[in-house]
Amino acid sequence: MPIYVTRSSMPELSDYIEEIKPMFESHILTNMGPVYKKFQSQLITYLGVRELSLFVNGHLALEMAIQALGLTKRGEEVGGGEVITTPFTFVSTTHAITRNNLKPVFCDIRKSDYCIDPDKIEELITDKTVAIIPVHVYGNICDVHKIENIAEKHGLKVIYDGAHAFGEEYYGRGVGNFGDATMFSFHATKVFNSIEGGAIAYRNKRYGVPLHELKNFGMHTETSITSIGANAKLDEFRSAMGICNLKRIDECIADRKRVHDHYFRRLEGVDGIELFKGQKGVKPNYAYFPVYFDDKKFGKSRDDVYMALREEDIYTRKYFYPAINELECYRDNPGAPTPVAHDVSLHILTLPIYEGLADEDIDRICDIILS
Ligand code: T4K
Repeated sequence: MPIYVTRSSMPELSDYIEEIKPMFESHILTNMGPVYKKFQSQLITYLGVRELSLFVNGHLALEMAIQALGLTKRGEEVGGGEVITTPFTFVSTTHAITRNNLKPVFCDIRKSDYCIDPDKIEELITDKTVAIIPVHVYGNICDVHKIENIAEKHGLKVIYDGAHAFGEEYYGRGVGNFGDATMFSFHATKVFNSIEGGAIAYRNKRYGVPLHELKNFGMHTETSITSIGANAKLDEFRSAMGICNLKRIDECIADRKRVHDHYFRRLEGVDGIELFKGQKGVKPNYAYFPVYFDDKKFGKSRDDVYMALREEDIYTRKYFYPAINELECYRDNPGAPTPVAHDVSLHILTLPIYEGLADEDIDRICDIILS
């Protein structure tokens, strides 16, 4: 059996059937029905956030949050708004900015956590800057306090891409409480899934109505359409999947910790292998297992390891190579050089990590790497 970088966690089939049974009576399948509302309320409790709006995926959630927070409009007012963001992410983050007619301005990352380097943000701020969109990449939490101070000082909005950070806490506070808003992804490949799905946690109640309307074609009432929205509603079947998976989430994260700890036992201290050792005050979710291969010390490159594992039917991923500002569609964007992001994108490999990955398989992966 091939081993992939991840494998979706699944509930018991009988549990899912129980959860979807009422829909065969009610015939209510979508448009923010009762299952959506139940899922939303359970998530608010689990994530420890004040307000939450559900979407059909994380990407559209982020795209619509940018619009709902007024950044698109503000961008038009300043004649082409700019958003400071990281080049070390999945391309969705950058597309969400660009598709709102805003210009991503790439800021380098820190080697210590692979997140945006807060000490390099201020030099990129211009009179066109409207927001900062950092990413809690791999579930590593950005320096939220420094970012908040910069945003306050310059009157900027902050939206976190927390696609990887589901259920995490920072000094006991749900990670969705930082910045103006945080996006979570519930895609099949994530720690927590509703097949496809996503959410925006936000602090100011006034964003609730625009978020709700934008995902439903901008409909204010049956006859009044007040904004240019689209269709990004989470349906009842996916909400039911989310409800079932939420019951098992703590168990699922605990099993990921087993995998994470096993890798650490086998790979820590090996010359040329750098592991991410966690962050003070963070309750992690073990979303990814990134390994930085220093080819000079290790003797083999990240790409050599990737190929060696592939030959054994083990499919790791080079998340996130190339850095976004090196992609064809973003190469011409402004921003300072980002040497750290460039270096990290060339050296990192994310190893398989998921609920149920057998100890023998972890050993096999480590044996191949070490040999
Ligand atoms: N921001 C960030 C920082 C993100 O990482 C993402 C998504 C987003 C925003 C946008 O959120 P969403 O709109 O997706 O909610 C995957 C995912 O499609 C994407 O959600 C994710 N990030 C990105 C990092 O990875 P691929 O192209 O690498 O996935 P794929 O199909 O190669 O799957 C990887 C492995 O997962 C497979 O080899 C097997 C396993 N798998 C896959 C699927 C589809 C399963 O076990 N079950 C499945 O259903 O993009």
